Amino acid sequence: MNTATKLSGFVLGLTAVFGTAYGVGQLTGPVAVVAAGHDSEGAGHGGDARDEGDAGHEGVAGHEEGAGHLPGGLLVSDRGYTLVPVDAPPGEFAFRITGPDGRPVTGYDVTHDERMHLIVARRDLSGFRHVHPELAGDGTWRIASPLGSPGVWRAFADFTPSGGDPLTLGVDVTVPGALTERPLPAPASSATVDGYTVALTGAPQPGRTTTLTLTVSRDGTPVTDLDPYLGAYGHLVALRRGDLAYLHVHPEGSPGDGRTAPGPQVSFATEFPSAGAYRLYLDFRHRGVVRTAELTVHVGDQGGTTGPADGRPTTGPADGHPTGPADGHGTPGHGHD
Ligand SMILES: [Cu+2]
Repeated sequence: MNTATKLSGFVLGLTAVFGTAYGVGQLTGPVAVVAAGHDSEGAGHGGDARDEGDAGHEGVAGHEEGAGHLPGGLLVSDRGYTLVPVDAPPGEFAFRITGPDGRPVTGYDVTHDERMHLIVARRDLSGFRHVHPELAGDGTWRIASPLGSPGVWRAFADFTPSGGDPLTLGVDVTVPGALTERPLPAPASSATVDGYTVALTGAPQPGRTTTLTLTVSRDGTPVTDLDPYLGAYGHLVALRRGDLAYLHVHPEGSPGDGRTAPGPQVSFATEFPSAGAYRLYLDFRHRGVVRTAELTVHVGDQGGTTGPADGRPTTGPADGHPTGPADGHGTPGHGHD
């Protein structure tokens, strides 16, 4: 796919989970990081990016995720389906999904325009990529490796087996080399990528469905002609810091439904399973180019991500948590322009 064809130069190996090396790859050429949001945020926040105060938020979570309804992506095998990376030629990443009968699954339903969504992120939440591999007849999914810099990456396979329920499985994959740790950027109410600014409104609370609205502008002008992408005007993935729990986020409205405008606002129904820090990744397409805006939110902060710029009410805390954003998380102007 367009976002995955330019990566190079890494030898891939699986973690000890599988005990052997897979997907040895060596390519030449430049590394293209399509999702530039992280880097620009890092520049904007500098060394103070490691967000403080998480310990103070942990107690806010009153909603457990008991076994049986875990968030997606935490398990390599669930409901009889298993994510199995397989040997791949240099520069490729390949895997299969095996089914309850132990054989590779070859039948998938299309969700959000694709049969398989492969999402990867380094375990420090940098380097997000969302790509769509191709299925071979034997049930092997292949794609130019989306993995980037050295470190431990989490690969998520988000799919629906034919006639079954949606499922997201995850597996760790190591890219050998000298690791440069990247602190999680501080919570922000906006992010920039390639001249686009994506502003976030909404104050998510743990265990409760909240509407998050992302507003896309370019050089200060609202973008009102977003292209449909994956059956929506944006595709949002959220990953939880600490375990990279993968959140399914559903867009509200779809292109052509007669009520959903092609920007500047794109809304999502989100439900975060716990308080704490999450990294949000919004894929959107404008004039044929897919870009990813990234920002950090702190779930459980009062108004933590709510920018009052448009004065619209957002989903408020009905249970009156007294914790205010005393540390200034998400206050207007916290973004980086
Ligand atoms: Cu996808």
